[in-house]
Amino acid sequence: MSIKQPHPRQDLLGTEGAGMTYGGQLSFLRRQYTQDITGADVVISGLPFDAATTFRPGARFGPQAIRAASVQLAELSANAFPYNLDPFANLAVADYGDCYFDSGYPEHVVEVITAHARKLLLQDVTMLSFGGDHFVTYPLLKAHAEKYGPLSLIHFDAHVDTWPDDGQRLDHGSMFLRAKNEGLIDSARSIQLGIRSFSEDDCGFTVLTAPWIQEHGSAQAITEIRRVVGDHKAYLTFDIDCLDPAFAPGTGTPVPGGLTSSEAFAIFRAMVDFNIIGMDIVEVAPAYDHAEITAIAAATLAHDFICQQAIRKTGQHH
Ligand SMILES: [Mn+2]
Repeated sequence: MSIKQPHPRQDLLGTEGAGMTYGGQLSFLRRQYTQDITGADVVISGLPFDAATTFRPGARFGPQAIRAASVQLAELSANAFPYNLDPFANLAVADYGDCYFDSGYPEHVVEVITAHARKLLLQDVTMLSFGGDHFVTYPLLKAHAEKYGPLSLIHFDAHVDTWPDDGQRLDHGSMFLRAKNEGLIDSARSIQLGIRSFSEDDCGFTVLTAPWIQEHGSAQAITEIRRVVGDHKAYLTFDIDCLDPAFAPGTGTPVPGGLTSSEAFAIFRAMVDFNIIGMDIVEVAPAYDHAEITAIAAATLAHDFICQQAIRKTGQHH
């Protein structure tokens, strides 16, 4: 009888040693927890900040919940669906842990997260980040735009998040107007998907509402994303409340009438040949979740992103 001794993981490559799905170390997909990211292609980190929430707080527990939900996906990675590959055969992935900030100084959060992201990006890794409320995407965009220049934003959400902003607010509903005003994103090459809210001004974004996607289908949505974003460098931000509350109840500001997980995956999985330079998944709030529905959806999206990065690395998409 051979006994699998999974821990601790010693290598950034490989799928061996996933361990029990119901116990053990809860790093994302059982990747090595390490802050030594030499040689890593993708670095996961959590941003457990939710003080910019307007309704129900709790997304600070999102990174933990996504990691815990990912564990049962870890052993499926050796033959990942629907890509039919082992992403860890050639993609080195580390879990850096969470960005630390002092909860007593919420006003420092932009500075702290930007510095965290800068430090990782300096090592030429791709960041896969877990919020936290959606405000964390603003400092992430700051650091990414410093490195890559103005980015296309591919934004999955129920909310436009371009409501009036004075440049100072800690508000998870206005930071994309700020990002646009500061030149971090090029709204003419950016697209919002699954939206169920209005703003006075679309700020130059192409907006595909959830009803539009439900009427026209995922294939036409992809055609639109391709038309707007093209091969421009793009940052992908996925607010889990883009999904209907039936598919993602565990979130702070749920809005009925959203995408099914099937619709969202059909769109997301068609973007393998896009030039995506970073991704975050935000607004998972496990206190409102049931049966980990929301956390599993988020973990699956993140797992998909890793598979896509493995394909991009092999296919030299850049
Ligand atoms: Mn939202």
